[in-house]
Formats: sequence, C-alpha cells, structure tokens
Amino acid sequence: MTFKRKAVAILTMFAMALTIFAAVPSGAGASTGKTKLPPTAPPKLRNGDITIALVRELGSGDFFEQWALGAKQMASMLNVHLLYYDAEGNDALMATQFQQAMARHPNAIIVDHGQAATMDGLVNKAVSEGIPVVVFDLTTTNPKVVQVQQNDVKLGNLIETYMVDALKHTGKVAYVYVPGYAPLDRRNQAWIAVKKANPKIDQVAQYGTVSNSTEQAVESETKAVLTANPGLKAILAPYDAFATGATLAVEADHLQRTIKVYGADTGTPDIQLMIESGSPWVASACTDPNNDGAVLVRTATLMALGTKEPQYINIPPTLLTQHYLQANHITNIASLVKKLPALNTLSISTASWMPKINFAS
Ligand code: SR1
Repeated sequence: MTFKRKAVAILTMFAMALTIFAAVPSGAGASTGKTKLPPTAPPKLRNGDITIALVRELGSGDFFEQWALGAKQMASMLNVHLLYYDAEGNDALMATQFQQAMARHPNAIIVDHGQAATMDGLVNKAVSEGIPVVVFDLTTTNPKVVQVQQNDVKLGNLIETYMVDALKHTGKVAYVYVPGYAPLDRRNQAWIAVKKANPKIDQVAQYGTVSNSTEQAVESETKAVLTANPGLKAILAPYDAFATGATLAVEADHLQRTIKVYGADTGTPDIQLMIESGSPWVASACTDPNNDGAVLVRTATLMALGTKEPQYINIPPTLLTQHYLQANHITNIASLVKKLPALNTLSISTASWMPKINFAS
C-alpha cells in the first residue's frame, strides 16, 4: 500500500469508527439504553434484550473492516448487543470462539466465512440447541441455517466476462485464487465456464494467499508472476485484497507494461486506488460491504425475534468500472452509494418498524 493510500484509508476508517463508536458506549453494538426505535418495534429490542454473536474467520482488510462497521452500525440502530469475535484467519481459534459465543447464550449467531469442515458440526450443534444461525460466505447443509452471499457466481461472471470482452477474447491472463473459501470457489466456478467458452484466453498462472496480510503476500507473488510471464495482458483478482496486491505489483513493475487488473469488492480505499491516474485496477464486481454487514445483523435480529427468514439470501452485485468512478467524481464509498442507492439493499431482511440505515452520508 502506498503511503498516500494508507493515510487516506486510515483517516477514513478512523472517521467512520468515530461516528459509530460515538453511538456505542460499551463495546460494539452495545445497547445505549436510550433507543431511537419506534414504539412499534418489538419490546425485546426496545428494552435491549437481544444479544447477537458475530463469529468471523477474518476481520482485517478493506472488505472485512467495512463489513464490520456496517454490522456494528446496524446493531447500534437496532439496540442489539453485538458480541464480536475475530479469529484472524485461525481456523481452530474460530471453532473455539464459536463455542465461547454459544456459552454466552446469544439470541442468534452470525458466522462470517469459515471452513465448512470445521464449522458444520458446531453450527448444527447451535441449531439443535435452539440458537438461530445465519451464515455469510459459508456453505452448510443444515436447512435451518440461513445462508447469505453476494450471488458470487454472478459476481464472478460479471468481472470475468468484462475482462474477456476487454481482451477481445484472446490473450495471456494470470488468476489469483485460493480454494476453500466459499465465495472464491463460486467465482471460480464461473471462471471455469468463462474459460471454456473462450478457448483463446490462456491462463498462464494461478496463485494466491489468504491470511491476515493477504495484500502484501499477493503483491510479492504477483511480482514473481510478472517476471515469469512477459506477455501477460491481465490479472483476474476477484477479492479486493488480491486486486490491491496485484495492482501495487503492476505499478511497481520496472517494465511499465500495460497489464490491467480485474477485481472484486469495493470500499473507500479500493476506490481511491482505482481512480488514481493510470491505475491498473480498471474494474471490480461488488456489493457495498457496509450493507452486507448490516443485512446480516438485520437477518439475525429477525431470526432472534422468531421470524422465519428465507434459507438463501442473495445480495445482488454490480460491476464498477474505473471509467464510471472517474466520470462521476466518486472518491469514496459514501459518494458511490449516493450515486448507486441500490447498493443499500434496504428491502432485504426488513420489517415495517425497522429503522433504515443510510451509508450515503
Ligand atoms: C477470502 S474470501 C474473500 C471474499 O469474501 C467476501 O465475499 C468478499 O467479497 C471477498 O472478496
């Protein structure tokens, strides 16, 4: 990350966190005791009697940090106590944290990412004990679990077909992918189909790392891929930490090649990077991560109150291009949501008494 970009990202996160934590006196999403919920809202919520545990596999990086801010802001608006656990990429720790969360008898649990082999049994145990569970970006077989995702096959197809069209259906491409993460696997499913339909697209490298320092790892891996592949035209990097790492590596490339990066996700630091003059990152398929976090908290709250939610919930993705951002003078996530209000999916998991969250200001 460049110094300028890092400074902008830190200042933005700091400002957002100040806004949110100003309304949250004791921990994330803690009840203020003075609810602004309307009198028609369920008494349990108005009285601050709902506790939701959020158990996450990953918490750092632009997507995950903004997702958490949206979740915490929504919890605060709903007067929900949010118990926050971040396993920082440690599978075993996530299992322990899930058990710790269960021991606190929350009214519902949100599981964000996680490995199916580790989480399936634990999720089933929570459900059998009567705790409603909603998962984001985790595949489970339990029909009582509500599963939320960003329609990842569609999201993958959006960016992949955009890239292939830009390449006029021919050329050498590198692909950043790590199997085992549900959203990445779904985007990969779409990529397999796109490659099959475009036999002149030549995938010359596949690489990647997911960790607590994904950007840095992918940046250095990309440098090696650039060295080994002189004729490379594009990098498909469908996760913002991948796209950021790939972009920084291309920018540092001493051969000054015109390799383009096609990514996924958005957020203020991503937008800042995409709109820089000559940035290799030319497009990203995305939702608003703040909205995603808010949708998960609304869904879990409704489930905690006994509402039956659909088993599958898709948050629709959109394709964002560098040209669109520049032409519309979009410099951060708030101005993007203002321009594209559909990114705030207020009709997903809602009720007549539910306050409407606004990420456009
Ligand atoms: C390691 S998985 C990363 C992805 O999870 C979320 O679905 C985001 O879109 C991100 O790209």
